[in-house]
Amino acid sequence: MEGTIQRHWEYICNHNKENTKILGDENVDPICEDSENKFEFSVMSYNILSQDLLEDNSHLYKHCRRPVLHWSFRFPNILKEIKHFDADVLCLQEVQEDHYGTEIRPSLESLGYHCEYKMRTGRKPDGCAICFKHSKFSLLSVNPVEFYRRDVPLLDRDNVGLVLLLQPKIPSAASPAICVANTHLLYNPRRGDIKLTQLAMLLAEISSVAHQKDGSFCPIVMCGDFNSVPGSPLYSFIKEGKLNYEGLAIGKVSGQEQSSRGQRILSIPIWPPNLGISQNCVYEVQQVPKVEKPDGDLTQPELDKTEVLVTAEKLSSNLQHHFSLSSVYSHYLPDTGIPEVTTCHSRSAVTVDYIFYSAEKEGVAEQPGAEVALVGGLKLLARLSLLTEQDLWTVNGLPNENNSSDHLPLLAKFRLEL
Ligand code: KL2
Repeated sequence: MEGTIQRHWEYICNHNKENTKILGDENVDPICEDSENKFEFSVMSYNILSQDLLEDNSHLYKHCRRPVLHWSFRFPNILKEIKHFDADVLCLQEVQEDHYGTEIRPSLESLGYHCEYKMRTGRKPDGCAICFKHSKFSLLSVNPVEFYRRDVPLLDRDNVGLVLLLQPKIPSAASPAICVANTHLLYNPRRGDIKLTQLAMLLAEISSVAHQKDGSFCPIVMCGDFNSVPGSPLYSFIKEGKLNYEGLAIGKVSGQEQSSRGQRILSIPIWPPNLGISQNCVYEVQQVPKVEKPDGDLTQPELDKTEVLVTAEKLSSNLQHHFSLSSVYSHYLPDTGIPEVTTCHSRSAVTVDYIFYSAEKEGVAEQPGAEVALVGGLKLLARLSLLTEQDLWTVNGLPNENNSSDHLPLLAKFRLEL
């Protein structure tokens, strides 16, 4: 029998974004003031390891005792974990379609979740699911994203994303919607060009979905397995909102591998114009010629994507996006600087899974004495602590007797200030 790993809730008070304090694993948040109009919700991101991928990559799981690798052993553990943490939103990756239909979806529905699923393209048998509690949200829209494009030779991989717009159920107050995105980007460590383009496509869809009438964005939670490590160019792009990729080798984008043998440099631009996504990661609206309707009315055809008009862009090696995203986790233990890991098997132990969110920003008042404006966003209240590689090898790595994926679930609690 293997021991169990201990993870605890870290309660956070980030009055000052640069000075996030961990308050310890108490049950209440002692410093943050309680506010009257609030909506709190929890989010889990979990790559549950599809059985087909486990069997196709069995060399990664040689350290495991055979019985712990069977789906019939793994699924009850995974379900127990999901039930135990009881998150309001689940973003699951590597959800195998047959298991989804027969076991995963029915089980989650019986726990009070509404489930949406996007399978990978090209007859790949797994995909991403977003499930949310009926009691907390109603569904405003479902927006699947396919990263395969037959008209773009670069985009020949079958990864997908899924973006939901959810309406918080609050009895009294009006609330903005919340945009929840989930993805599993391409694994191939050498193909950072594809990974960055897949990310740009997901960001463009999020822009379109989260876009509000006044031009701002509703709060965003972006989860997934990005197959990129903290501090890598892809990760930095998400957090900083900009990336100059001039001279960057395609194998360096995700930081998964150190070597850069015979690697191409990213082309400028990375993806061709016919993808229809700008360097700012929004859908480009083609100037469509006006069409005359039978009644003689000259009108533009309806556009269902975000109507952001992008003027001719210079060819530059700069990518941008318009969100201000923070990571729930900080990826290193505060005292020792030892890296946290979200996945661990015989070939690697790294962080590749994330929960990003649009943090509440305190707008700095222009004039002295003016009110500090709260710009819509989420406040991180708590996260479930992660572990180091060493912690995981004390329980035989992943998957093991109790932890039935080669990833750990990530969990965060948020507050939406109303
Ligand atoms: O790293 V992952 O595991 O996010 O946990 O994402 C991919 C890999 C997943 C979907 O493609 O399958 C795993 N070596 C190691 N892992 C692989 C490989 C490989 N050659 N191919 C796929 N995966």
